[in-house]
Amino acid sequence: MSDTIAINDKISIERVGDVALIRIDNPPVNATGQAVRQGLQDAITQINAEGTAKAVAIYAAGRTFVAGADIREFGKPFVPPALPDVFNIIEASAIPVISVLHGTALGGGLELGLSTHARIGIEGLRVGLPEILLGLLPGAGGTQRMPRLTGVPFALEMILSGRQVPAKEALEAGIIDRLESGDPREVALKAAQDVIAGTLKTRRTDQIAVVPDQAALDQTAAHLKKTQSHLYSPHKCVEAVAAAVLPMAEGLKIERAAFMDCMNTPQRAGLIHAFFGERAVSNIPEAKGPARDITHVGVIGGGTMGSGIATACLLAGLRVTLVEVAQDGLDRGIATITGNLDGAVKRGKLKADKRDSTLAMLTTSLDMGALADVDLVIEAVFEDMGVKKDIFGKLDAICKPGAILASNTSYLDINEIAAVTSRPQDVIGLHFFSPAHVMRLLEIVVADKTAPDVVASGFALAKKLGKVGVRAGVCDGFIGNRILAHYSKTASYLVLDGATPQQVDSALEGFGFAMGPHKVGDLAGLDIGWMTRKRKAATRDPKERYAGAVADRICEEGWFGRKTGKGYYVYEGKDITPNLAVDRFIAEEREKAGITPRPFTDQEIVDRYMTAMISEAARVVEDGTARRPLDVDMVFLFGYGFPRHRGGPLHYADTIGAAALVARIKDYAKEDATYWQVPALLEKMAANGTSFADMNKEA
Ligand code: TC6
Repeated sequence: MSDTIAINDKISIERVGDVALIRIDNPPVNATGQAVRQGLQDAITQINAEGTAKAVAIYAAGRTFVAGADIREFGKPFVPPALPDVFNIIEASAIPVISVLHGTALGGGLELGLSTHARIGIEGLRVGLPEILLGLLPGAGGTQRMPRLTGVPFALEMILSGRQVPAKEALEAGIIDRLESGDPREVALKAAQDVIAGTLKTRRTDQIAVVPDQAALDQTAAHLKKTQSHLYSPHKCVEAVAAAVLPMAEGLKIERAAFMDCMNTPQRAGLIHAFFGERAVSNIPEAKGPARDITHVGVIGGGTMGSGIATACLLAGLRVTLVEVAQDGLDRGIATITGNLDGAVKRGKLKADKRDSTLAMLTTSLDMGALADVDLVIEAVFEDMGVKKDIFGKLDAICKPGAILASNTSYLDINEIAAVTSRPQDVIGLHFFSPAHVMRLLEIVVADKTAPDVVASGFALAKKLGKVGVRAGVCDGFIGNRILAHYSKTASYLVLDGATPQQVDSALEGFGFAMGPHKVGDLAGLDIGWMTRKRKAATRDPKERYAGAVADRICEEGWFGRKTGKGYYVYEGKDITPNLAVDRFIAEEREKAGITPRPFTDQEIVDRYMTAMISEAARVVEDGTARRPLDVDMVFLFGYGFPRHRGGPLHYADTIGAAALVARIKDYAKEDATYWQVPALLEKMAANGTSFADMNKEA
């Protein structure tokens, strides 16, 4: 006999004999929003007050157990009960409580499990404490209960990496007590009956003593100080885990205080913006329409980019035909793809036993006729409009009707390319970022005549490849490279006016970029920018201050960065030192331009660089090249190494405010009124007191 009562619309209790089953049903991921917290507390309290049940089992409906606290509630006024309090009540229950975890038990979801008296995992389960990825720490007992179950080193690693631990490892580590298969309700009922029968042991986690490990704590703290000094929550995680040796109530107090400290940081807000932005960016009507079937992709060009694109498609299970003009190019392409797949095996992205069958999905040809049957062609040859037009003219004649014709160009006009075909509706820009099988950004560039189902296919492809697809309009450089072209000049101006390349780099690394702009230039190859400057020389605004003087001098020496061993820096083995010759070029260029160098603080360097980035980003939103501010943010997070904890350039802009930015630009414009111009959108926002976040909400 069973009967079910609803505690509220998320939580119900089903009685089966001596067992009480608590069911959580809060789609899509059973997050512990207010109603779930309240419902769980009421259910446990009620079951204990009645005192008839001999065992309680908590399980969840749908595709996953609880994926954590409801992130949408963070930063809003808090409504009790608090998660740690609910879990303390569960742990203190006189009637044994167990939990059955399936899908992903993450964050507050796993912490719910830890507060129960035994945990059963269902095959396929992954558990994790990913709060660190949101700028937080496991604040519902995770930093106290996990070390009690697994020991301090394992708990530290799990909490600081945020990684998802597979079921078998979770069992071995002592996080779960059993691993079973089956439906969560059935497993929950059987396990609760086992508790009553005495065949499943239960125990309170708070009564397990932690094995002290001060050495692990000290080593971790020292390592974090060196590698993550710009982040806040990792250090707080260690502080909280260190408190696990104290009695539970004291440790929980320290954890709570550390959690609230993290909650109040802009880093938390930036990381949560990144989490929701990644999901919202493809949540647009154009991405949701019917898409064309893509199972076979043609890639033209076997260089680094073409090979990376081919690798990404192969890793996603697509058939690929790679076309090159000459055998040596094809051989290089095959070697690169093979190397990429071997790398994917090493990084755990491809199972070793799938490597050969994945490579077998690749065919190659020197004849574009081999592309007659593909569903999508991605052209990835060098950036020359004449060459691209020639290729698209040929594709128009060769490809089957309905095939999508895409260019990977990073700045050229897709409308002009589409115009040479008789089917501009099938033409689109798919701008990958190098290395294309690793970098997650895909700019989906929609031309004037691109058909809606071709746009939807671009988004479907991004999803299939595990990439973040961002819609971009046609312009020179689309979203990312257009903004980059603008703000990268600031780095050059700063150097001409008095900073050193090393100071600019270290100031921006302090802000959170993995590498400063001069190191990035050296890595990407200084010849790329040199070619672009030459290409644009004839159309350059004569009033604009020239930013390329120093870089030109370096390139004239044949120094293109890392690949030639010299650029802004000298590369000898693992040693990187400033290139002293560059100091001479800088001094000479300053003298030529009549500049008296002045000192810059690191803060001023960051302010100028970021203000330039935000200015062009605002223009890109204003003219519709990017649909929303968050689209720009995702381009920079996933394609340009922008520090994730800052949320993206326009999320960061909101932390400064439109009025302050306008004031800054006006101030800078006193030196250079051509480069520093207030974008109309920013001016309007300053006048209305609105933010980029407001625009995201409205869109
Ligand atoms: C925490 O627990 C702190 C505890 C201490 C407190 C004191 N909240 O990713 P998907 C939404 S911190 C609210 O596309 P998947 C998501 O936005 C939290 N919403 O699906 C999306 O909504 P949309 C620690 C959430 O199958 C929908 O659910 N936990 C939450 O690819 C589907 O998500 C985490 O950090 C949430 N917690 O992946 C886990 N989670 O449809 C975060 C998801 O409106 N979540 N949504 O766009 C994940 O990692 C993944 O969502 C997943 C499922 C692995 C659970």
